Amino acid sequence: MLTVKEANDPPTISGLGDITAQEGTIAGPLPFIINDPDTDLNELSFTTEVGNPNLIPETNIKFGGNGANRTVTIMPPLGQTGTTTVRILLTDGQFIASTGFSVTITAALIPPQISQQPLSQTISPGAAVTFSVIASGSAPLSYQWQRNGVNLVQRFINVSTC
Ligand SMILES: [Ca+2]
Repeated sequence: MLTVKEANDPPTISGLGDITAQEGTIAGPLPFIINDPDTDLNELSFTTEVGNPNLIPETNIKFGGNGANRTVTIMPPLGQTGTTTVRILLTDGQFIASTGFSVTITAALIPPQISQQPLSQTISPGAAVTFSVIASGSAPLSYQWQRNGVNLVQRFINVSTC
């Protein structure tokens, strides 16, 4: 008796574009497509390889979806910024398909805060006066000066973060 074992064909995985995410903020779910001509798609398994696991621990990468339509969600921890590669590997137990993309983690935005209010000044009518303010927060910051609750036009000044 002759037993013929069916040939196994490798799975495939679609590409994902490079992404930018903020530290401490979930990125995704990012959709992608998988296929395999002869293996049940729900039997395929994923693993990941991260170029810099300090930036994105592999345990912070979660998969979702089912069948051909899958998603990946990335949770960058606070306190790390930079760029790393993330590679998703898909296997049917014999063959491996993979796709890679880069993830750039940027600093979380800090709300603007005025640390030193402008001081009241007494001047003669018609004289020039300069007010200053010290603020912190994520750049770029801009100011809108007001007089008696009314915006003064052409008084925006872009400043760097203090
Ligand atoms: Ca297969």
